[in-house]
Amino acid sequence: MATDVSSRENAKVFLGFDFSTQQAKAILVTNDLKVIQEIAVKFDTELPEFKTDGGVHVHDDHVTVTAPTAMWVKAFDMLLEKMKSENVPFEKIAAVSGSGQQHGSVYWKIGAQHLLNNLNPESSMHSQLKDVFSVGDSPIWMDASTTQLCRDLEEKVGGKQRLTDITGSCGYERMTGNQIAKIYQTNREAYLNTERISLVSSFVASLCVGDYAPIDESDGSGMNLLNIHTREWAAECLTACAPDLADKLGSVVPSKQIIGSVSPYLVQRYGFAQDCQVIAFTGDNPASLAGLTPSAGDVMVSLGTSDTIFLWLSSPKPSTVGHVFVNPIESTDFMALACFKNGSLTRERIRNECAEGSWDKFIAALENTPMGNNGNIGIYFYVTEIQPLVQGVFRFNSHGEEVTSFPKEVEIRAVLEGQMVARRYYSEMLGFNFNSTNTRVIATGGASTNPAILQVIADVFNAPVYTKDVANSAALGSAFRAKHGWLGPGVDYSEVVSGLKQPPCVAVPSPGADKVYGDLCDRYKELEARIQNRTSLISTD
Ligand code: ADP
Ligand code: XUL
Repeated sequence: MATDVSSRENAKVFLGFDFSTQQAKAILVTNDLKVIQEIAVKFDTELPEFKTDGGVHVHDDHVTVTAPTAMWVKAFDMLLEKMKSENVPFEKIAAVSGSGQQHGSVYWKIGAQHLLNNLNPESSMHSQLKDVFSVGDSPIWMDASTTQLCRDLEEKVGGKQRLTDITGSCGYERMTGNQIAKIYQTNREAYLNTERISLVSSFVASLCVGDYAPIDESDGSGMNLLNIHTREWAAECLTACAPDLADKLGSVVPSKQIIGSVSPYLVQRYGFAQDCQVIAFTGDNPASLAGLTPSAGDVMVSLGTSDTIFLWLSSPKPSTVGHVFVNPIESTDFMALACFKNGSLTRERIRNECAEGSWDKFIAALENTPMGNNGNIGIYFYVTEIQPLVQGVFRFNSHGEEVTSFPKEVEIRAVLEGQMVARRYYSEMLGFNFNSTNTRVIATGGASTNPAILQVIADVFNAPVYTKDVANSAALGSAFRAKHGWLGPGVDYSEVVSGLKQPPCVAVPSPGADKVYGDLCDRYKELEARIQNRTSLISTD
């Protein structure tokens, strides 16, 4: 009998969706979290009728960026049809969760809920829901058209730092509150005709439950509207953006909450089990954090085209650089995110100029130069950096004097040390403590295959570095979260993912690194402030 129960349990599978900018994905995992199926729908090529480029429409003013909401509904239909034709065992799915590109918003017309509640399984969702949106083009994270509204919001709540202290971020153009304010101001009729506003994540969750799904606390933190400490809507931010917003947003729930069962539509049309649970959907970055299976206190460094750091924090210090979100795994904790534009492309440029375009020669140069680069520091912002908002290349010798060039090997170490010291500096600014003995760095992305780069990271962060493949981390994280939520309260995420292969440790700090980079960090701070304080920036590049 016991074997029967356990084999029935083992037969269960978990489904994770991810609706990102360019495509929608679904990943199915077994009870022990092995991937059994991956299905994707690419917006530009598989839904050409919506005429998107990279999944979006950039408007004539170049700053307004939207995506057709109906395209996402059709992509959801297509994903399910593809899953059906690939014989996905819908009846074995115990729970579903998902993620969406952060900040994007969906506007449901008055009366839409009734349609959503009463979908007819004989026809597609798209054919039934195509007219239920009061705003047909959803503003998304790439939109940069709301600068003045951001400044207005900051002013109305008592300044940039105050908005940051409440919501975890200062006013950002893409944050949903500012996008909603724009719709209220420029398209009043549509706003008044809206009964519910969803994020992309809670919108797809709504398609799963056949009803309005609540926004989760983690993705809700990307709106400039949620108080990340009380985890409730911040009334003063809501009022500052638009009237009656609390009603239109509905409730906010912990990210691992079960929000209902799949809709009768999904049961009848695809054969989902009636008791298949839906766990709150979240943002793609929070879901990626879950996909990297971190523990409390980890720092994740993604070294792709740009560099992004994700921090698991217990006591954040919300700063006007970066963002603090409620943690998607442990709702009493937080995650911080900061993105740096000068990442791999900057490293590549120095590789081309100083190492004949060879990563091997780049590695050799790093191995031939000492930690701390004999006091030479370089700051390379070929494109305007996000923090600090500065463009230019700046080199300083051990006396703090600005110089116009470095020998090639020094330049190679300088670019990497300058970048990683900056990553550490901003992590600390957001509340991360590198002195904790259990800090782990999880490195991902293209440059994480380079052992010499990983060694510099271990030394600068004074922590062991582990590497992890991130392909599909948001959809995978969603499938893992589905299982976590399904197991109910009291089960630690680490228990859920404990059976997965642990990432390998690829670098440990060298003796003495702590002191060298502690000092370098202090000097970096001073030099960066010096650069920022200049009235006119003179690039030495
Ligand atoms: P994205 O997901 O942003 O497209 P990837 O994570 O695929 O980016 O990373 C691409 C970057 O990885 C390239 O720009 C390249 O500079 C960098 N990269 C690839 N191999 C190496 C290497 N051996 N050493 C350092 N950087 C590398
Ligand atoms: C994060 C952000 C993007 C989107 C799209 O703040 O704007 O990463 O989530 O993926």
